[in-house]
Amino acid sequence: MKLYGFSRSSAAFRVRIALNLKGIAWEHINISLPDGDQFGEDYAKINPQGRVPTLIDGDNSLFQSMAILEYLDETHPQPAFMPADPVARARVRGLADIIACDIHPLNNLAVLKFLANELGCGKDAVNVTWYQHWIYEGFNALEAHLAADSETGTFSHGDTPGLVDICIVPQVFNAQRLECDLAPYPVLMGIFGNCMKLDAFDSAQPSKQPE
Ligand SMILES: N[C@@H](CCC(=O)N[C@@H](CS)C(=O)NCC(=O)O)C(=O)O
Repeated sequence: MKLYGFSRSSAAFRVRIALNLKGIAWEHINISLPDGDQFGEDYAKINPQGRVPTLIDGDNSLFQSMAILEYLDETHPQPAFMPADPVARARVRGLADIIACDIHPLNNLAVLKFLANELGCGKDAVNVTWYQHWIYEGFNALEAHLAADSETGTFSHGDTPGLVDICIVPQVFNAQRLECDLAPYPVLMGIFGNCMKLDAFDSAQPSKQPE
């Protein structure tokens, strides 16, 4: 498979982890977000939204990281990213959506640029006040769920890594890069540490990508 992505893109990072967990060989195609490659004519034909990741599997071009994760889980069922039980599946989707719907979109590059350029917000207002606020809001909720639920194990749901962990790790990398205080999240950070012991997560991290 071919993955159009960028090292620091957390949505592409999710897909790198997923491909590694499934044991699928993949080739990295760099779309440099700081250089604006996502807006180039060639990439617009591949992903008209101008976002990464895009995954190419044969003749199929797949977009949106959460849809790609589901596709990989459906086409390569082992190891499973989701539990079988409907209530458990809803829990896993709910936890993943705290990150994928309620943190990540608010801190995407396009939003940060809009705040700075169109709304005239200063660097600290964008990178500290805004960015950290949405991470703390989401992480507060995640920590409360993970600490309270008996389903939480070595990983977010039981003792095998899955959908929630695939979302947590890139989001923690972003939080660390933007110097968030992660001390109030011991359960979340414990799970992060357990994930990072696995090569599938470790080798997907930004500093280990070719560019
Ligand atoms: N919901 C999308 C988000 C994709 C997304 O926003 N990707 C970011 C990088 S993490 C991006 O390409 N940003 C480019 C830009 O904002 O110009 C997904 O999960 O795939």
